[in-house]
Amino acid sequence: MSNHRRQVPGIHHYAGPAGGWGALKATAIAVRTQMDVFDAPATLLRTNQPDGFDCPGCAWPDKEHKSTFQFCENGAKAVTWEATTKRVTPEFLAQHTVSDLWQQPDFEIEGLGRLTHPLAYHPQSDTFRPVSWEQAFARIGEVLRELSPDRVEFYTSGRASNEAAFLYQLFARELGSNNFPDCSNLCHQATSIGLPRSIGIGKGTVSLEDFDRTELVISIGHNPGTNHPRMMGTLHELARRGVPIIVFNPLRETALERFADPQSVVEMATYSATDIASTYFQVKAGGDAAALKGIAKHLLVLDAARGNVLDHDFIARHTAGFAEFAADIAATDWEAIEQGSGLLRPQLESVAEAYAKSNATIITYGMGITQHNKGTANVRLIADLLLLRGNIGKPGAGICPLRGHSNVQGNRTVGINEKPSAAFLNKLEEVFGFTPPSAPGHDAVQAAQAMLDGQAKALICLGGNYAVAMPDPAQAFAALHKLDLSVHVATRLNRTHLLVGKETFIFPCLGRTELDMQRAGPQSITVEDSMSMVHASHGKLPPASPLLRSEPAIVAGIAHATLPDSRIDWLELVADYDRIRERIEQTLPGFDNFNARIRIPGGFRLPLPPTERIWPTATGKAMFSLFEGVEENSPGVGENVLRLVTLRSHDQYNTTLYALDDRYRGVFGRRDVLFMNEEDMQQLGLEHGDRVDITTALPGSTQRLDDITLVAYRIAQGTVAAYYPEANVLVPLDYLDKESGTPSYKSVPVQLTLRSKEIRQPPKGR
Ligand SMILES: Nc1nc2c(c(=O)[nH]1)N[C@H]1C(S)=C(S)[C@@H](COP(=O)(O)OP(=O)(O)OC[C@H]3O[C@@H](n4cnc5c(=O)[nH]c(N)nc54)[C@H](O)[C@@H]3O)O[C@H]1N2
Ligand SMILES: Nc1nc2c(c(=O)[nH]1)N[C@H]1C(S)=C(S)[C@@H](COP(=O)(O)OP(=O)(O)OC[C@H]3O[C@@H](n4cnc5c(=O)[nH]c(N)nc54)[C@H](O)[C@@H]3O)O[C@H]1N2
Ligand SMILES: [Mo]
Repeated sequence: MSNHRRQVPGIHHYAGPAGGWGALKATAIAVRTQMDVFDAPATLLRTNQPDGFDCPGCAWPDKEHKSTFQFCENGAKAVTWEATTKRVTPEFLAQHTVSDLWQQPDFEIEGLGRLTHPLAYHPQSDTFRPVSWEQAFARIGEVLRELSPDRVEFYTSGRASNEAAFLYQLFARELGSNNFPDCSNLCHQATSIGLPRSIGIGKGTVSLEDFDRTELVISIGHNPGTNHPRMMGTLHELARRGVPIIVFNPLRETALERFADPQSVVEMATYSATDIASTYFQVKAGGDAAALKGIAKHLLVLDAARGNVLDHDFIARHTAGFAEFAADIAATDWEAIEQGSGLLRPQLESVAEAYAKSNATIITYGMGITQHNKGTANVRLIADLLLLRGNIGKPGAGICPLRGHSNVQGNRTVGINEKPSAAFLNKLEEVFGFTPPSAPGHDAVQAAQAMLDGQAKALICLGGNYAVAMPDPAQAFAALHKLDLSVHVATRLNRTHLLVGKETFIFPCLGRTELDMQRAGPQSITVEDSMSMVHASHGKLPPASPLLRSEPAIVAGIAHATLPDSRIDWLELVADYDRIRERIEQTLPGFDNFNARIRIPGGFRLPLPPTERIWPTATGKAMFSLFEGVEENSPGVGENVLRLVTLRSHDQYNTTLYALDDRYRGVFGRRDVLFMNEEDMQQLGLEHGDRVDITTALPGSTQRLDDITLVAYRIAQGTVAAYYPEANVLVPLDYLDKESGTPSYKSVPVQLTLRSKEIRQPPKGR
């Protein structure tokens, strides 16, 4: 890299390790700007404690919920964001029209603070005004009863509790709809579709104990220093034990290279840091399939030469499809593998050697795998590689998808699924006495398409920021404006709420940290983490406003007002959440003694048959897959096409921006940047600090993002990266994985045009 780079405002080289003193400082700032300093330490100390609340930050488990405070910078930010002292009052909303608010950057809109009153949109004044809960519920009931149920969409964002999500799907199904667009459709749907085909269940198979016993971790396409910070403690321990961690990521992510654990006093005091990745491969965006096939290819060669590299006994007894898989791998040539992955044959051979040596291997993966045109096939390739050496259903080994929202996995478990199984529907009928609809409903992208077509007329959102999280805002935004009715259950205002339909309601709800008081007394909710552990969470803080209601109570309120002849006593169920959990237990396998078991600190684990080498697939065997060729994404059109990855900064939680910094990547106070390899810049006659316009290089697309500043970065050649959600304007709505419907946010073909060589000051607000 050149030493004579121009100075660009807000772009600095980050020299320290991830974690450490920088993390403590950043937390202090988040706390100071968002919440009453005196309350902060007590609140933070209750995060992930046996009698506290589950951290809304991520879905990584805690070690038996032990009583040491698990310090985590980004968890602290998520908590302080919710526990803020700022409020969006009716007085404020009376003075600011929706059109005015719309002009504000997302950062400012959410930064206004917590919602305090149920609100209804008034078209005459173009403002949101307070409304009574009962009036709002009654009106929603009237509108919903007039619509055919298949014209209503029920969106869920994965923060909702098991109790809220279960009631929500129950309401939708009693009404008669399977339309469950949810955040998981934008995230790990490729896992939910791919893994059941491979191993019979759409969840990860490892537990924290497996990390204690593993001999090798391969980490593909995720950024734990930012997005799963508590996982860093685990990786740190592994690195200390000398367990190799092999990383595949187009970007050099600081936390995966080096990490000083803020919990380790010695490292903090001495400014030393543990090297995390023992080997870091900067694979091209969309190049993992090629890389995985390369590793498998060399493994087959090693087995032919040495024997016993593959677990032949396991393959014979537990799997099907091996011969076809092996034939395809043998037929895939190294030239295609090197070209597709951007890596060299000896590099991939060395990974195969390390893998052949390890007696217990875990592969972890995130959005870098799922958000491609062949996301589902990618997930299955990871399973294939593990099956080759019997690395599923053995201590210290397994597959570890890193989930997104803190309860996204639980939401799916309790029935948020647009294609429910017949077994689940039969159970619902048996327990509740109504016949649920069996026709498949809409996922997140299909829901937007149905709104655009005018087929869907109402949208209810249990959390989230649907329109902003979706690809192609031009279409997603237009979709919401066409609705007769939109209803949002939320803690904070966001842009999706401002996309008003004929009638729009916003319902302010309790967050995880807040005391949930119902008729029977204070309530707990439950969540399921990435490792299928279900445990209780109890909020303790006084609610942000006396008018707030819990998510289960809001869902029950809408259901009660909409279904006068309901078979379900909604208000009775929410008086005591034990009643809801009893119904969950009656409906779903694995929840036996639900109420008793969540009272034990740490909770319990849901059944995972593959961990016992039982494969609930159609054949009863674990299934090898076939990935045709090595290309994960459809090709771009035109010259000098690059692959754009959209990703999260360190100071954001999905569409929520806590601040405008991305410390580990050296970006401060701005987000209008494109990370690019310096050699690519030279080849295109560009340099660090140049301003470019970006256009999507797919047939027929006119999508563009203008005036973005180039930042020289350690990123694979041919790959560029920009922030989500700003770069969503470049992702077409139908650019997705056909098997799972997951948008391909991680590999959009783009072209760059130089706009100006004059340095741009960071834009205000964003
Ligand atoms: N603080 C914080 N925590 C979060 C979130 C948040 O926004 N902020 N979001 C939550 C949610 S919903 C989710 S889904 C998770 C997301 O967690 P991640 O999966 O870590 O999400 P991304 O930031 O999208 O980062 C993806 C990583 O994959 C890499 N990558 C991109 N394309 C490719 C590729 O083709 N191959 C490979 N091998 N790597 C690639 C990127 O360089 C980046 O390091 O985190 C959850 N936790
Ligand atoms: N380009 C691009 N787009 C992406 C991605 C990407 O990597 N690149 N990632 C995708 C992924 S993985 C995901 S999961 C989606 C995320 O999509 P969503 O889950 O829809 O979005 P969030 O930003 O998490 O939602 C934030 C909002 O949730 C509300 N909220 C916060 N806490 C609570 C609560 O406790 N209860 C309720 N009811 N509401 C609450 C607040 O109002 C806040 O504004 O985005 C997807 N979009
Ligand atoms: Mo996600």
